[in-house]
Amino acid sequence: TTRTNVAVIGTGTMGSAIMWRLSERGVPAVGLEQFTPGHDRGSGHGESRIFRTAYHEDPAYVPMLRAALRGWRELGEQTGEPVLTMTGGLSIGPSTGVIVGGSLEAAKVHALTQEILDPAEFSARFPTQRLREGDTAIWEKDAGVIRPELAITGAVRRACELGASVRPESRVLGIEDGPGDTVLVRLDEEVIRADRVVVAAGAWIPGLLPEAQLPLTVERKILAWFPAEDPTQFGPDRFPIFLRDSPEGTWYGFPTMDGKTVKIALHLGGRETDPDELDRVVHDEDTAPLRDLVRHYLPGLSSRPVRAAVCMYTNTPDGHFVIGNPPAYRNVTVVSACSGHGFKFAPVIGEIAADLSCGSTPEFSLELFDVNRFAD
Ligand code: PYC
Repeated sequence: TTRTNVAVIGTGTMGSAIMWRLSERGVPAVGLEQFTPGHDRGSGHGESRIFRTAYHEDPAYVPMLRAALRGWRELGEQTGEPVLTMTGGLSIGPSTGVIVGGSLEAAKVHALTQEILDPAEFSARFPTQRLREGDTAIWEKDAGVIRPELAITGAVRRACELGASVRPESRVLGIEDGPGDTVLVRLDEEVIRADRVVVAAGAWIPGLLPEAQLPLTVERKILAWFPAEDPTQFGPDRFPIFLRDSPEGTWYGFPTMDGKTVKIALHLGGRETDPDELDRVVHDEDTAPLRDLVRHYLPGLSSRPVRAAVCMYTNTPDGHFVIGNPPAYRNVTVVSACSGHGFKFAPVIGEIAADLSCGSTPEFSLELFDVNRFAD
């Protein structure tokens, strides 16, 4: 048996940030990773993630986003890696739709600066986005691109410099109460005895915490990269991150990160999957809806993708995260079932999970993320 203060299960998006934030406080956690940090089998890969602030999902996220923005900058400074590139962001769709309506509401509640662009101004500024008749387009400054692989490996490396350790290829087989107030984490050939366990295992959370009875569903998602005819038109200085509501669905995209291609993806929809049975091959029918979106809305991109990848969302019924201690488990915190929009919060969720592990009260209300909200 190995003894530790905090064991973090999963060193992906949230686990890596939790290890980093704990180690900054002098609590060097042990990270248990079934693959290797920075792997491409879960929800933390694919070159780019969105950062944005006028949060259409709920204005309550905005103070956390301000803290997350500071956190990404700190991680960039501490690792020397370009984890965040600010590009500004566009929210596009019907003014009464979730994305535009919600973003306007968040900006109003928190006095965020936004520009509502009329169609002529929009087309002049963003000629490589085609609006639909009746669409409203909003611009916000505090948005950009996070590089997920750099963020995850950078946070783990920084945590290890500060005393943490990682066990790669260490799949957790079970979590149970141990002697005293401890928790036992069973691996194939070893048991870790911890004062506190944080489960940040994304799509593997339901399998690790069956008694928490969280109603999570895991969805298979497709990312695809389309070549730009003139890549300079799609650089981070010209082509900001965007989210769009269109009749085909809610979708999003990024400026070119490789100087050649642009990644887009659909936010909603996808086959439910078991994370251990995930079909990681991208089929023609998987990219068909994305090819249509490029044809209709993104002039200047070829509609033949040159690269594609599969990842997973771990969804709650209401789309908000889960952060807290499930009553069925002693000294275990679960984080965070991101429902496809959590990556940008990693530094602040790292702080919150570190607070919960160290017995401090987090600075943010966790009401929206209550583990017990599905109990009835
Ligand atoms: O957080 O902006 C986001 C997002 C939308 C879809 C995936 N991530």
